[in-house]
Amino acid sequence: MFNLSGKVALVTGATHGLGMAMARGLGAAGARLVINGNSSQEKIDKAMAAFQDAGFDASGYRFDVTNENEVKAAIAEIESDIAPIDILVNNAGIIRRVPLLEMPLDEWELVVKTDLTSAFIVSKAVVPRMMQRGGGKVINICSMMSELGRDSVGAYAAAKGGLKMLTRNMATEWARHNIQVNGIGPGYFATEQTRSIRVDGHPFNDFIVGRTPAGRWGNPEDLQGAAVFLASAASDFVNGQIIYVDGGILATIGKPSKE
Ligand code: GCO
Repeated sequence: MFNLSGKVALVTGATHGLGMAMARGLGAAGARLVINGNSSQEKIDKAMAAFQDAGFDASGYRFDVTNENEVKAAIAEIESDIAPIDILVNNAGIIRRVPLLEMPLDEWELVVKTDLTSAFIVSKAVVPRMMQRGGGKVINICSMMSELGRDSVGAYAAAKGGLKMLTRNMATEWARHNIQVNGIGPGYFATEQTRSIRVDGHPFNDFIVGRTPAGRWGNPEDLQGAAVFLASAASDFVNGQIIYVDGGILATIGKPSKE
């Protein structure tokens, strides 16, 4: 039931980081990969080489997930070039660490449209086609910031909290069409996005390691199991759920720093 052979998976923001790791997991389960990126063709080509070196059947498409016209054209191209999309992973996202009162409106709007609105835009282009074919899977990559706030990530947390509720509403409207919509909420992971706050000795690094029951940062590969589960027949009766892959951080208020 975890076999994805014969399925086509589109993962947005998959040229690096958590998106790339989840795509690798889906590929290892048999899915044919369609990788999206928007930074540069060079970055997409580099990612494609890595996927192909790993033996995955992967294709790369550069489009801006916040631009509805680009998304519509890209989805039509993908489904014409490759095949219908069975699994959509809305992973593309950015973060800006700025206290709310210092955050310019345009920066707020960039974070919200990239981390939240993009899932609406890409799903609107993909899901009607899934409905015509009798079903599909949508996985929205939320965050533990869908549940908790923290200084300086207000726009990100608002977007990721909204993505949690969008996931539940998508599930509500589309489950009757055999489309299961769920989310994955990563805790703190060792990626480029967190490099600056993860260096040994950085107060935040020590805080997170102490605050996480597993006592470590997540490795991107730690997300692959949840991604395969939500992309596969194993989750055919799972709707509107967010699976937190967080080392237990959301399960606890933590412990005193000095025991
Ligand atoms: C931060 C981190 C977090 C993580 C992740 C947690 O600045 O607090 O970047 O936002 O990236 O989203 O789930």
